[in-house]
Amino acid sequence: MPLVIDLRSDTVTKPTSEMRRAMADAEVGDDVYGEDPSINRLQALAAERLEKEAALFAPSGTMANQLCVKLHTQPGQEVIVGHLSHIYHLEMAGIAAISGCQAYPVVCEDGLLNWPAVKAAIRPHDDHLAQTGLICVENSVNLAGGTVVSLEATNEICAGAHERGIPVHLDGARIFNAALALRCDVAEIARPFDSVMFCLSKGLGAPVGSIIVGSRRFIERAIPVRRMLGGAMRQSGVLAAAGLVGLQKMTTRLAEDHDNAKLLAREIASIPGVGIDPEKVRTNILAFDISAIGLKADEMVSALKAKGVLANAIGPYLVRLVAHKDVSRADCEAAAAVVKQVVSRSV
Ligand code: TLP
Repeated sequence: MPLVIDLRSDTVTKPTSEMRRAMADAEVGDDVYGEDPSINRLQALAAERLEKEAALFAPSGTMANQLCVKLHTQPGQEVIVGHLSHIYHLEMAGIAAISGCQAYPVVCEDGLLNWPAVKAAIRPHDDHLAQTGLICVENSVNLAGGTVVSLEATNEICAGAHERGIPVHLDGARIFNAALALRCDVAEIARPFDSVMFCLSKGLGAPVGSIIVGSRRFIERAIPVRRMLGGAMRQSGVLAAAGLVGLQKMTTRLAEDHDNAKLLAREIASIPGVGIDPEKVRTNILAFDISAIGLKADEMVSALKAKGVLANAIGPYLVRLVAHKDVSRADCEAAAAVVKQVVSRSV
């Protein structure tokens, strides 16, 4: 089989052999009865790591995000989101369909929400206006190329929202990448948020699962809503076992992915006509613009695929690459060379 370098996403990572062994050996029980020891261990560890009262395992990041939106809001309210956020673009209008709310996308440079922009979007009390029920922040910001919101910005958004009685949810699918870029602990990022979702199945390499953390009361309320959404599982300890390895062993290696993303960004930035600022690449994701070279993103993706490099188009002229544990530095060097070849043949 020809060599394939899969840079479509960190979701493509396969469980490590340690994860597979842990899954085979996992102690399990019926989690609907709260009796799965592996799930209970994972939830306790996640709550401890993020310094929140309690945690809940969910089958996907999308379900975990949507569950939090539903718990924080009432139908007829508005939810402020970043204009490049996953919750707005890639969750099937779940805010409307599941929670009966409308999303208010706030346009922000590099996908980075900030308090002045959020404040301006909060509706004043008026009988004509849907009231702001929730603010959702994403960190890192996937579709912006893995950009990172500063602690000052997230703290300021949460403080301003809380002063007005509005809760704030964090889509921290890649919170460990954000913490590494910010050189802080994940708990510091999580501190002011009312709920945080993070994924085990991305850079941490677990096959399935996301975690919600929040107050004990919030998590107690989340359990029946998770069931309503179809996310109550039985012997899910086999999944938690892999998640535990992810949380305990895989967070410290993310720097390698960040270095590989930076390498890709530097190499790609050296190609005339390709738009990317390597200085802005701070995590494991990068996006480059090819509008100036007369090639569409899906054409570029097909041309790369023909040469064994898998990428994703995330806009008409925007291509995303994601570094992760299953691609090496040499893979990234080879992939950058393929991008160069494809561009040089099309100009
Ligand atoms: N992101 C996936 C795709 O859906 C695009 C990816 O390949 O990056 N929040 C953020 C910030 C995400 O990036 C994702 C997944 C989710 C939520 C949803 O997680 P899942 O896929 O587990 O539902």
